[in-house]
Amino acid sequence: MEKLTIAIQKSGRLTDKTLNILSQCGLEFHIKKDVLFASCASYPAELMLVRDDDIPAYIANGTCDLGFVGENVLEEKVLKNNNYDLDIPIIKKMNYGKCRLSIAVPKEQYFESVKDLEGKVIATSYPNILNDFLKAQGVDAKATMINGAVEITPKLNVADAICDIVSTGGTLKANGLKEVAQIYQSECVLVESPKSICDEKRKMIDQLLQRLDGVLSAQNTKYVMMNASKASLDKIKEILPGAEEPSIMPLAQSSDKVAVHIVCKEEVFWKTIEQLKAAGASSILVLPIEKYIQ
Ligand code: PRT
Ligand code: ZN
Repeated sequence: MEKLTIAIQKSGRLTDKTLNILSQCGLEFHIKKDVLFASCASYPAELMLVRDDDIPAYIANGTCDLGFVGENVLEEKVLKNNNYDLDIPIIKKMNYGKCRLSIAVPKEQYFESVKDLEGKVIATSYPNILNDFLKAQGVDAKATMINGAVEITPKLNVADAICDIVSTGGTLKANGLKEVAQIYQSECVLVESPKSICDEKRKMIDQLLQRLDGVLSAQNTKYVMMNASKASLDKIKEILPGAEEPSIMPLAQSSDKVAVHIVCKEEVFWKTIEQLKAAGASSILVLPIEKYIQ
């Protein structure tokens, strides 16, 4: 029987979230310390645990069928290998691992536009994405490759500016830098090998994609239950974000009040619940949805 080989980051920011989402899809892996492969008892799949930077190459040459990787890493490798036509299709955006690739300069440095980077040295682990951006902007600056701790290079006089991943902005601030241009938005993506995949594996990938859809679309979806007067139903639908047509059920002891059950496709905040109460709803319950298949 065929097995899907799925590459994930061995140890890093994407590891736990990816394992968690695979588990929600019914794929539980037994991961032993310091081993490259992990088997799955509940699905014909095996995990390959590698550095994120190696995932695009393994996907490109068909060592793995699927891979979870940051778009920033994928884009950098695709641009680097442009001559070799590295074409790796993204089959799902995963909605986690969100970050941006930004240019930052020392906070006291004058900066009005990217033209001010002309002739400057910019330290980065993403020289291809950076050069692509500089070229599009018509700016002649030198991207210098640094593998780690890019943010300290201006202090060390190794570079005038940096181009690095930013999430909260805390690291830039702690190093006396200001973000001056966002050049690339990224999140974790699921990629598929461009090498031909047999029918059996194709079916498994389609099934996994359907399960991922079910898990991802449930993420912000809430099941809201309340009691309300029939007269307030329109108002309630207005208040609830992204609500579907509600199910209305009579209450045993009341002719005016009904039980309302609604699936909401957006986060339900305290403010929303307070508005529902003000509209006459009572006994309001907000429940998470584990899987949502339309
Ligand atoms: O060992 P391996 O090569 O597999 O791991 P790695 O060290 O290259 O990657 P890792 O685990 O740090 O990140 C994996 C992926 O997570 C990245 O390729 C991004 O797609 C994504 N990601 C999301 C981030 C961040 N957020 C992030 N904040 N990757 C790195 N950072 C770092 C950034 O480099 C900087 O040092 O966090 C710092 C900035 O964070 P803030 O919150 O202070 O702005
Ligand atoms: Zn890496």
